[in-house]
Amino acid sequence: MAWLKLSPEVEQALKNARPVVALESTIISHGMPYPQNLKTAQEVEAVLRGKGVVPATIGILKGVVHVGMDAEQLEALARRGLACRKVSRRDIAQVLAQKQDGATTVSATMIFAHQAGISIFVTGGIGGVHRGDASDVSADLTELGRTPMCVVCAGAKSILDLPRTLEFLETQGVCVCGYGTDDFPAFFTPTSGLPTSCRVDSPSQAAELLQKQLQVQLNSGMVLAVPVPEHLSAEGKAVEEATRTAVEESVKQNIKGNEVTPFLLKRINELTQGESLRANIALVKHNAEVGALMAVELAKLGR
Ligand code: PSU
Ligand code: MN
Repeated sequence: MAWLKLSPEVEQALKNARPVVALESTIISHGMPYPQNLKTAQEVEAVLRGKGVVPATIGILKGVVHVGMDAEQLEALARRGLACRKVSRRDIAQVLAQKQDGATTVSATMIFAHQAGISIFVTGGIGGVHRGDASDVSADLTELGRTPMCVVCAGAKSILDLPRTLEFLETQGVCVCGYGTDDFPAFFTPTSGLPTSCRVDSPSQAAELLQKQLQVQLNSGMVLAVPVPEHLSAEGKAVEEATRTAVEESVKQNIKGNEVTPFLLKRINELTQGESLRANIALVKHNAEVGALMAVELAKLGR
C-alpha cells in the first residue's frame, strides 16, 4: 500500500509478532499546547519502550500515512499544533488525495492501526456526545462500532455527555470494559457513577478479552477504560467548574464541528491554570503503562 508506510522498527516488530501499540497524533497537535505536547509524546513512547513494546505513533505527511513517526516528524507536528489538519474518518480520502499533512484522531488512528495489523491503541480520552449539542457525536464512537481495535483510555472527559456517550457505545455494540473498576472513569476523575459493560482486573485478563473479541470476528472495537490513579487525578471541583464555563462559552461563541473539542480542552487548561493539563499528561502515561502490559500479554497469547 503506497499510502501506508510502516517505520522499519514497527514493520520488523509486527513481522516477529512482538508487541506494538498505536498512538494518535491529534492529542499532540490539538489536545495539548507546545512544548508540553512534544514532551508528552516522547515520554509516552518511552513508557512503552521501557516495557518492551514498540510505539507506533500515527500521522499523515504529504498524503502518506506514517505508522511509526520519527523524532523529527513528531517535532514538526507538535510545533504546528492547531494549524495542523485534524483528520477523522471522513477527511482521510481528501487529505491523501490532495497530499496534505494531518493529525489523526481516535477514529482515523483506529483505521490505520488496524490496517497495519496492530490491535491495541493507547490515548488519553475518546470523543463522545457533546454536552452543548447532543447531535454532535464524535466519529470515534461509530468507529469503535466498526473497527476491531482496543482503545486504552481514561474513559471520556466530562466535557461530554457521559450517559449519552455510553448509550451510543452500547447501540454500536462496543465492549466498554473497566480496568479494575465497574464504574466508567471520567478522565480527570476515576468515577462517573455510570456502569461499564464488564470488568477485568489484570493485563492478562484484558488480553484474553481482546483475543476473544478478535477471534469471534465481531469487527467492532472495545474500550479498556483505565481510571486515573487518585494521586494523579485533578481537583474534581475546579475542573468541573471550568468545564461548565468552557461549554457555555463554546455555545455562546457558536463554536461548531471539529473545533469544539480543541476549544474546550484549551479553555479548561486556561481556566484551571494548567492543572487540567498536568493531570492529562500524567494520565496518558499511566494508560501507556497499562496498554503496554496488555500488549505484552497479548503477544504471549500468540496474537
Ligand atoms: N479528548 C481528549 N483529548 C483529545 C481528544 C479528545 O481528552 O485530544 C481528541 C482525540 O483525537 C479524539 C478527538 O479522537 O479529540 C475527538 O474529536 P471530536 O470530538 O471532534 O470527534
Ligand atoms: Mn464533533
